[in-house]
Amino acid sequence: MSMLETAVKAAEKAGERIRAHAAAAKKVRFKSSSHDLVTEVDQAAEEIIRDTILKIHPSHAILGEEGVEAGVEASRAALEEHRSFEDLWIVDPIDGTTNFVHGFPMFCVSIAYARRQEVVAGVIYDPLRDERFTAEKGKGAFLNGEPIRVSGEERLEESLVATGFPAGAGGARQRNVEGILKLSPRCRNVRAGGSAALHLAYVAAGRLTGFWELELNAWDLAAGSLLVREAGGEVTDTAGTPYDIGVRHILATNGNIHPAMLKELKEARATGFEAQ
Ligand code: 2AM
Ligand code: CA
Ligand code: CA
Ligand code: CA
Repeated sequence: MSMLETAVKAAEKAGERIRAHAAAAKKVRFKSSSHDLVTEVDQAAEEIIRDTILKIHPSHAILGEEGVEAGVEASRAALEEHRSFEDLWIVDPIDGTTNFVHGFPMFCVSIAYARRQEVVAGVIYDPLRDERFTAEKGKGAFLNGEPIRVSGEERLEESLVATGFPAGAGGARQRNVEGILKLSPRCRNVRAGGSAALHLAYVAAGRLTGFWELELNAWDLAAGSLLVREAGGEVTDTAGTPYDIGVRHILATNGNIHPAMLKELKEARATGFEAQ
């Protein structure tokens, strides 16, 4: 079984559990704040994913969101601790937990496999729509088995871009408003659906032209970054440095609008956008 097949198997199993609980009332706990939620379904889904992967690859390491304490420092430390593993799985059992809790139908499972810190296989699975976005390094990106490509827009004026407002205590939510103030007059429009991973999958599938967001973690970005690249797009941090599993401020686009987005974000930075 390939790494991608393992990832898909784990994502679909977790997705089944998530779908089964989607309509029910959820028991919610606060992590770092009332903006930062977790449910029993997040934890159960992560356990399903861990069990599935470790049954097939008992010696591999897993970096999963719900196995890490809340907060930026703990997330950074956990990533550094895991960098030395040759075979590392980076797992977000539910990306879009706030949406899941409120019944807003935009959340997914994200699973990436990294070999020596390089993401080489990834799946993003949307259990409500039964959409399975997959990619392997050098082999392209797919939606339910059909090849996908980023969109062809050339200019910001014709681009639909997305962003998000992380819950982190560092004020990233407020800081990103500067980015929106800068970009929204230049783009066709801006969306904020609340699932970074699904937004990346949508860039890969050509449903969005680009996506940026601050203060994200490895598990939000690993699978989606590979999807976008394999679909012909570009992924860097918001200052233009190429993607690495430690990137927290992300910019992913169809490639065409990447320079223009970087220019706008650079100007936003002058106003305090993107500290940390
Ligand atoms: P989650 O649902 O897995 O927590 C929405 O803007 C994005 O931010 C989602 O991908 C969400 O992932 C993520 N997110 C939520 N809380 C966060 C936090 N405290 N710090 C960083 N990212 C967070
Ligand atoms: Ca979370
Ligand atoms: Ca997430
Ligand atoms: Ca999550």
